[in-house]
Amino acid sequence: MRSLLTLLLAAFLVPADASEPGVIEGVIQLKRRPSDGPVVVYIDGEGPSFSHARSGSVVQRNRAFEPGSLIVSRDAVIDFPNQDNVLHNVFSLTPGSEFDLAEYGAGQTRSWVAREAGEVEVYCNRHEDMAMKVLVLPNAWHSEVDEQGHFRIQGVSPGEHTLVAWSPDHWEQRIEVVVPDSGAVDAQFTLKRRPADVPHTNKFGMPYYR
Ligand SMILES: [Cu+2]
Repeated sequence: MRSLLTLLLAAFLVPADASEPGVIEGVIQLKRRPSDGPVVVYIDGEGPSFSHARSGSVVQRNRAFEPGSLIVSRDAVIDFPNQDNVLHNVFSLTPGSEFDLAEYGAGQTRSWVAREAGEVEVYCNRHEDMAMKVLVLPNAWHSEVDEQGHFRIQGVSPGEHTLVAWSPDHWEQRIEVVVPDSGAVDAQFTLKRRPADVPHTNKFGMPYYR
């Protein structure tokens, strides 16, 4: 009788989430959180597709891109409406994600489809100081980081994965994690600032005319 009671108690003491598929959670430490854009943790490589594409829009206004960073899913459409009264020419030379929307004027919108995962640097061929970043997520396993720096990714398949912490203002950090059959994995990041306004060329790979 006593052993049966012990067995019953043991069954009740098993944590409720022990059978929950892989969870990766933790905290990101960073100096000066980006004012203009989210911080995200994602799993690089293969993973489940987004049920709905995460697309976005980047406005050109007052000779600047708004927002200054954007997170989208792979194969998403990103619109670039021009709300200025001058011509802009949105482009990128990021390897694998090169595009050139050519010049277009007030009230016009052109679009780009993000086919490759990773960070894409976006510039304007007419205005050297216009710059923004797009992070293209490879799969749906991701978590935006809350105000306290917490993140939580659920439903990750067991096995080895590369976990990436990304911020528009910090160097990305990658760590390898092993997700067990059940239970949570703890992951911690400390992100360092990266320089802003890194020099870049125009769409021809040449210096801008000043
Ligand atoms: Cu421009």
